[in-house]
Amino acid sequence: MDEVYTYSEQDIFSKVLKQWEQAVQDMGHVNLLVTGKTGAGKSTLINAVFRSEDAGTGVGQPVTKSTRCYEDDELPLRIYDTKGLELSANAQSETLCEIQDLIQEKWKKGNQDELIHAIWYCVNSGTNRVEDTELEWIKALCSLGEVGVPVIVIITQAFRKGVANVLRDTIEDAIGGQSWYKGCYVLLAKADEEDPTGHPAFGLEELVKATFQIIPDSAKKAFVNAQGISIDLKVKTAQKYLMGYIGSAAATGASPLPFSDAPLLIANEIAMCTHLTAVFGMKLEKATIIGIATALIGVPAATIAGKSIVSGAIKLIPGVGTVLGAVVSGGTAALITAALGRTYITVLELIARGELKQEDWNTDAFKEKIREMMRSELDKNTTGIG
Ligand SMILES: Nc1nc2c(ncn2[C@@H]2O[C@H](COP(=O)(O)OP(=O)(O)O)[C@@H](O)[C@H]2O)c(=O)[nH]1
Ligand SMILES: [Mg+2]
Repeated sequence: MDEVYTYSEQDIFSKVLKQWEQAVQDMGHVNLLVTGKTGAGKSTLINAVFRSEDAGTGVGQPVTKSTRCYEDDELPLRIYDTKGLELSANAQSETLCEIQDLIQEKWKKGNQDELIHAIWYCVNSGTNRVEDTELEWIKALCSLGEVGVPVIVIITQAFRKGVANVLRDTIEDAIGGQSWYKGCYVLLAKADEEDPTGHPAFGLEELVKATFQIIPDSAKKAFVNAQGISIDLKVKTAQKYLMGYIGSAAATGASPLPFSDAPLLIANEIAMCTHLTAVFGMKLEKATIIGIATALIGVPAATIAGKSIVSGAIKLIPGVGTVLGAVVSGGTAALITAALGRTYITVLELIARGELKQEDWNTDAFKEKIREMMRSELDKNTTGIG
């Protein structure tokens, strides 16, 4: 008889938690410098884009005379906020020098996690025009040479789109050719409180997707995690990481995996699920972990037998159900991993969209729905790679 590997609820929980901490640590930070005159709408924008209401607020750490850095315990994000652009020309150029020095100093350190990854320069469209001095300023930021940072110009508070579009054209004309200039986006971060239907928020998703494109790869996962605007971006990024896990499941099982080695496969899948959760930026509560795990595996919450995960899944694969007790081939391991990963991403997506609540985890209807999803993924009988 095969040996039975048994994970208790507590085992699973502490394993997941440890891997979760590791995944969060590996993720590092995304660091954005958000600049523009006071009142431009920087704070409003930051609050609208990121998952925490406190992102970019609070006291912050002074970094230079005009710059503060805001970190949030909940997010893999650092916001650098500048002051003084609305002041005299002298104060402005001083601030510009400070920003340049800051970028350079981070660059010299050579630590990817500490670099400024992008600049958002905010211009309030309510001002109707950009002054020449401000244009010069933006131009200077966009032409920093080798040690520069990609810059996105944002026309904020676009209650009147026509005016905002004219501003964007002005900026395009003046700055379009600069090497670090990565485009100009018009948006309204928050609906007009007095006329929310007449002036709904718009443009945030475009900004988030554009920012994702211009930041270095090392900061992308943290950015996807920290932002709360584009669920689509979370799903796509998670799908990309899933491919790596499918590949390694195939490799683990390639020298055909004796059935009793199922825990190896399970370790890979637990790592995968925590990694995917980290991409989404979801908080992992014990109830959530146990709820999802038991729903996916379809066994009582009290004990989760390592074998039952694999045997449960194998039985669902058409034509493979009969090889039970033999080996799990690389192909089968990859199929299971792919189906599990895709199902899990769908669950995360439902949670992120608010269509699934924590109260639902333990209902039979939910578990049946998850199993149905898993079955239909397995029916596709494809890993989606190679
Ligand atoms: N309705 C609405 N108000 C905004 C928006 N952006 C800024 N504001 C308002 O403009 C003022 C200044 O915004 P704030 O974010 O504090 O600007 P900051 O100085 O650049 O951080 C505040 O009263 C905001 O409520 C927006 O997108 N929608
Ligand atoms: Mg502010």
